Amino acid sequence: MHLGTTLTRFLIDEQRKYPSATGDFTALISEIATAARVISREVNKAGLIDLLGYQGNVNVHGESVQKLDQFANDTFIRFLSHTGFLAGIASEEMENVYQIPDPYPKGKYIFLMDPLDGSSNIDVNISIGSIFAIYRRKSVGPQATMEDFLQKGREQVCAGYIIYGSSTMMVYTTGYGVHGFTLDPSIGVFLLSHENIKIPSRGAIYSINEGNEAAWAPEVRRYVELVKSNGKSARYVGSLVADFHRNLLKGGIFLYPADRKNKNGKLRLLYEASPLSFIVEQAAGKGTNGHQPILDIQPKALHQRVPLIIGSSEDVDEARFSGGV
Ligand code: AHM
Ligand code: MG
Repeated sequence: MHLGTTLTRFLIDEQRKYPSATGDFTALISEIATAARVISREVNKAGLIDLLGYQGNVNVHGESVQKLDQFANDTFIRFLSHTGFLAGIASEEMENVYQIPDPYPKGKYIFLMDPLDGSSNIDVNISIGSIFAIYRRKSVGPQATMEDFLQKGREQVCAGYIIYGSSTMMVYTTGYGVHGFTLDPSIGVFLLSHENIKIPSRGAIYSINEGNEAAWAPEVRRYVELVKSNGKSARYVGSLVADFHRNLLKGGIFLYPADRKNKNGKLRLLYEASPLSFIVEQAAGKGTNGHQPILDIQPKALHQRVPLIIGSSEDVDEARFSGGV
């Protein structure tokens, strides 16, 4: 049987193409993929939790069970902290940064993640995802510093996401195109399914939480009226990875603008907006806060929020907002 190109083979082939590549990414992305497989298995079991008789955070066998988002966070840390490639990790699930502990060697990269995004969809069997970004460390010294984490998105050396949907897929870029791999659960291997993804320059879909309309600025309301009158169709999962992934493949625009409830938008700059903007730009799309590319924003805080307008380039060009509400 022909199984197609595995993620590992693809990584090795890519490494050969770029003689300056050190191979660090080959190992790092392999470990990210392993963490993703473990999380995917737990996500798929989530619906059985009640049937299996879990109580509180202990199952019938007396084993402790974590909430899935905490589990995803700990799984990434477990698989990545020993590699020697990272100096520190930041996560939506952790208020402060995680320094790679002794005795593991400290590496030259920084890892940021939203380990399980779309938390409101976990309990109802709807697609959720993980998002990550990798930067080169800037500081020298025993520990990573804030300066290492607060880098402009433009400085990313790798970004990706995993979607736990009708299949599990991993999509990533190292700045040489965007590639997607689908998990074949029967052999536990990611296979190349979407090589060199490009987002159509126009899409037929707009994705925004229209429940927030009363809190929108007039400029946002006018934009949504415009796209409706142009015949766009609405799709909104409420999991950023799922909404983004659909639009990446089919074309479309996703918006979480500033509104009266969320004055800086809702989504996080460093581990949601920036990695997806790096991916979309690599796929010939755009990501902005309404008036500036996300990748040009200088972060000021680890968990900073930002308005996010992302997707097909011509659609994003049309959605220009001052950000005032
Ligand atoms: P979370 O990090 O708590 O999961 O929130 C992020 C999610 C995104 O996945 C999604 O795009 C957005 O929140 C949906 O927000 P809303 O329910 O306000 O439309
Ligand atoms: Mg999130």
